[in-house]
Amino acid sequence: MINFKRQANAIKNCNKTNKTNKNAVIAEIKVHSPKYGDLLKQRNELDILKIYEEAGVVGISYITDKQYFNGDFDVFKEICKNTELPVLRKDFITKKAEIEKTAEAEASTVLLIPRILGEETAEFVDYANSCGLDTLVEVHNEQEIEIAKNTKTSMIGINNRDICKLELDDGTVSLTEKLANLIPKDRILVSESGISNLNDLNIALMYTDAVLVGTSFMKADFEIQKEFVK
Ligand code: IGP
Repeated sequence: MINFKRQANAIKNCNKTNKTNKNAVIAEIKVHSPKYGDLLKQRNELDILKIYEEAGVVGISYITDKQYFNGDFDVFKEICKNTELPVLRKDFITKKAEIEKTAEAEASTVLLIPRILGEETAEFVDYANSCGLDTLVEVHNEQEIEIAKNTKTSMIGINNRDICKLELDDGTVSLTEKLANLIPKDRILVSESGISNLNDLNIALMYTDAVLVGTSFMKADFEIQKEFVK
C-alpha cells in the first residue's frame, strides 16, 4: 500500500514548485520503437535511469510489452528496485494477474487502456487501487474519455498517437489541445507520445499537468533533457 498515488502526488508537488519553473516530465526508458527501431543503442537501462534522475524528471515509464516494444519484465523490476521515483508500467494489460505482478514489483502506477478494456476499465482501476497502485487511463478520443471519466482513476493520459497503429502515425500535440477540456479538472492530465521538442512540450503543458516523453528523451543528450525538465 505504500506506493498508492505516489505518481499523482509527485506531479502535484512538481506543479507547486512549477512556480520555480519545473516541468512535470515522466520520462520513458524506451528500448525499441516500432517506428524508429532500437533506441537503447547498446546502453544499459539502469544507466539511463540514473541520467533521467539527474535531469530531474518526475517519474519513470517502462514498456514491458515484448512483441512490439522489446520490453522485459525483469528489467522493469530492476528499474523499480533502483529508484525512488515513481515507476509506471506500460503494457497492453488484459488480466488482473498482471496488475498484481506490477504491484509486487513495487511499481507506482499501471497503464490501463479503454480501447482494450472497454467498460471493464473501471473494474481494473479499482483492482489496481486495491493492490496499492495508482492508475493512468489512456485515451485517444471522446468515447474513451467517457469511459475514463466513469472510473476512479487519478490520472488520465491523452495519447497523441493511435495505439492501434503501433506508432506508424506521428502523433501530434494538437490532439491534446482538442481533447483536454473534456477531462474533468479533478483528474491529473498527462499528454503522452509524439512530444519531440520544447515547442511541443510547452504547448502540451498549457493544457495538461504533465507530459510523458519516450523517443525524444532516449535520443536527446543530457543538456536537452535538462531543458525539457527546466
Ligand atoms: C511515449 P513517444 O512518442 O514519446 O516515444 O511516446 C509513449 O507515450 C508511448 O511509448 C506509448 C505506449 C503506450 C507504448 C503510449 N502508450 C502503450 C506502449 C503501450
